[in-house]
Amino acid sequence: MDIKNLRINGRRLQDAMEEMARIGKTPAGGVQRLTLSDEDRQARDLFVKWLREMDLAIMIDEMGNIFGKRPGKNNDLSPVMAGSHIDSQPKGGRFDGILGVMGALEVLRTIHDNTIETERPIIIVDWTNEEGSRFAPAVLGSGVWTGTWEKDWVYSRTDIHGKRFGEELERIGYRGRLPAKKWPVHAYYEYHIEQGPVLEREGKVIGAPKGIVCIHWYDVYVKGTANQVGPTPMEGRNDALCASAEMILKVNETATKTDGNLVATVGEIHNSPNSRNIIPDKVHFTVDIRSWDDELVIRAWDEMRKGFDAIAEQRGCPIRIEETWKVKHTPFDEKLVKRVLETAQQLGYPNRPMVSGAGHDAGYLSMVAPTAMIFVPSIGGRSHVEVENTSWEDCEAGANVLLHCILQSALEK
Ligand code: HGY
Ligand code: MN
Ligand code: MN
Repeated sequence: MDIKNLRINGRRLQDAMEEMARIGKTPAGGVQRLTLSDEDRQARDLFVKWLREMDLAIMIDEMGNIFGKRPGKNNDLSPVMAGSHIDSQPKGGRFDGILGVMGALEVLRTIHDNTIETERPIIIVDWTNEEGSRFAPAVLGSGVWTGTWEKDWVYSRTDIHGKRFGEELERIGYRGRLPAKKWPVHAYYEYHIEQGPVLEREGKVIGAPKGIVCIHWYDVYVKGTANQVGPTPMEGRNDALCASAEMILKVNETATKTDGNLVATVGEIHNSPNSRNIIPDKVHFTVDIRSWDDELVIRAWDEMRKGFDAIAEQRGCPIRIEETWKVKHTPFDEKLVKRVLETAQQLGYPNRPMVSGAGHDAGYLSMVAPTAMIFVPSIGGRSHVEVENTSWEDCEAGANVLLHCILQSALEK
């Protein structure tokens, strides 16, 4: 069969996605598969079972990253890799991350069914803890594998219940022995939903991000003075929650006045003692700042910090700030980005270049290997929500582009 006419099996991709969506299914139709949770383990077990069915060589490293390798004619050549993440947000969607893993699985199934022999080996991957919601920061599995983070530091990260990453990885049985250390990669492709409104608004099916924005994560701890709400006059209170409220509005104001060149969000907040008749004395909130312009992020954070210090001073609520994650904007490989667009064009899918406002494992991979991503539209531009949705037709289209990008790279000598 002429490889050009090869297409993935859309029904089989949909079946795999629907089976995965049953793991951690939430009542409102989303998923909760927090990193290293029992649901994450169940999904991993199913993924490994599917890899076994294709006789792939399976490797699990010290970060729990799962690799499935299909040999090529010449296994001395560096592999083509493709994958994404199985973990989800607390009330996440049925497509974020998992579409990239199932898409790559469907590509390998299609290549397997048609007994296509590629020059290079192909490796499919599930990266541990892309989301960073349970264990911050994000993209830790690919971050260790590409050399950004140290394994032991990651193992020491705790979730809000004090559970440690390394122990949870052991508990679910995915703490492999293979060092989480990069090897040479010929090309890495990550297939993912856009998680924004652009493709749908423009009627495009395929997006090819030129890279991922700069992302900064901070954790802010505000300290006040607790007291009984009744007898304590308003004058002279050190109310940590009121101070935090003003700081959170400062984040929002600073981002809003950049006219769309930067976004900033406070998504998580913990208030203590969180009792209606005690003035709060401890608040912890997170700050997420993103822009393609790294300098703008630095300037915006500087302005936020100055605002926080003034509020802390004025309200007598000292603050402590942790720099949790900083990653510069990461451009993808121009040749591979062009390949994604040309492949989409050849397959008849309307397409456009763009920027990814969401973080992905491809961000760290692009620091060590030629990397590109393939986006498909998010209905209503929604993601990280239970209503997250993408049409099966678009899922199939994206997987076809992934198939032909992988084949082009894997047939290169
Ligand atoms: O934060 C992000 O953009 C990704 O979902 N980790
Ligand atoms: Mn994702
Ligand atoms: Mn996500």
